[in-house]
Amino acid sequence: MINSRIILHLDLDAFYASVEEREHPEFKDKPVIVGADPKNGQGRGVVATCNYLAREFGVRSAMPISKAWKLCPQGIYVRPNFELYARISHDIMSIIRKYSDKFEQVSIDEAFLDVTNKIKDYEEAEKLAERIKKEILNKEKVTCSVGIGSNKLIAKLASDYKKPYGTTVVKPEDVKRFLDPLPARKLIGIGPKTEAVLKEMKIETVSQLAKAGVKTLVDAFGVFGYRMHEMTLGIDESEVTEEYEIKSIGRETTFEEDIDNPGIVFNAINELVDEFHDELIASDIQFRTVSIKIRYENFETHTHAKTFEFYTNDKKIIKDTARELTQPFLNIGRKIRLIGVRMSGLKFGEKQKTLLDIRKSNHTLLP
Ligand code: DCP
Ligand code: MG
Repeated sequence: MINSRIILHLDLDAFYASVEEREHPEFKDKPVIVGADPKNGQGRGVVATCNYLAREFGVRSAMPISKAWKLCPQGIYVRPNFELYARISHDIMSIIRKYSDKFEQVSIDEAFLDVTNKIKDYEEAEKLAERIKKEILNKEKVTCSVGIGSNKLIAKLASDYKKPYGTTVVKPEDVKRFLDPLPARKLIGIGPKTEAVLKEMKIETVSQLAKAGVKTLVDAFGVFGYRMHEMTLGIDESEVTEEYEIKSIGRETTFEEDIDNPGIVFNAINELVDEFHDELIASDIQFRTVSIKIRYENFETHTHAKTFEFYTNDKKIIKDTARELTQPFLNIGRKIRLIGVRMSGLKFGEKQKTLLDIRKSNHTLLP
């Protein structure tokens, strides 16, 4: 029966920052912020993540680095070392994979484990979680939090409940009590835009969302309204699936100062493509879609994509297409802050299988 499963969700705590702390014992007990160069408050990129001490100052992922600097000038600011994070992620995933029947890595620092056939009840699941947490801490010197529930939705919400180094068990009979007080935005797929609409409907918690009823939600959000209603009941039948595939590969860069010279934008595109093209070739990946992202000085952001009828890995095609897609956004009297290029519609060759493990991040890579 599908609802008698036991699923663990594991998420590493402040992952990039934890790795930096482990590599630099002198960072101990200091706020650590991983991201763009803050340049004494003039830096223009964003925070990738920060440790829990830095979070006490209000610093958060995706915040402009200049804002982080204002909140926490005494912090230690570190540029990201993606190769290192990918390697450690790979080592940790190899440790935890063996504890499950079915294993699904979801991003560089989180994974689901279906342990239904490995253990007999929630007490044993909790012991297993403690054992996994200790093994990761001993071997890799970073901490993680674990959520345990009867499906992926509950397990994921539970792992987020007591961070860092927490374990949260939500048995089927406790699901309603667990979900009701949570902010609605914690539910999967509810981002800032949906959150704002819900707020206007006077809905902030899962329990208020549940009370709104399926009809109101479907009227407001279409099919997703139906899914929201299911989530308020803790329903999620999705399986833990072995295969994890990266959906896209790309890079973006924030300019040192806002740019209105198309030549500089095109040069940046060329550089970004040069940076990740080797990766496509080495990993034997082809693509069908090229997209660009462009952000104006006022943070207004556009994306634009082109899909081919064929797969390719040709560098010139990427560059030419990115240029063509960017053209309409230039020379319109507005300055540009950020440019990004991304490939999607990917097809993986044979060689790629062996490399997949080390490149499992869905996150945007900082320049
Ligand atoms: N990341 C990023 N940009 C973001 C969010 C995350 O580059 N906007 C990177 C840095 C994080 C890693 O992905 O370390 C994992 O993301 P999480 O959302 O799990 O955040 P953390 O692991 O840093 O913190 P937490 O303890 O809340 O899980
Ligand atoms: Mg994490």
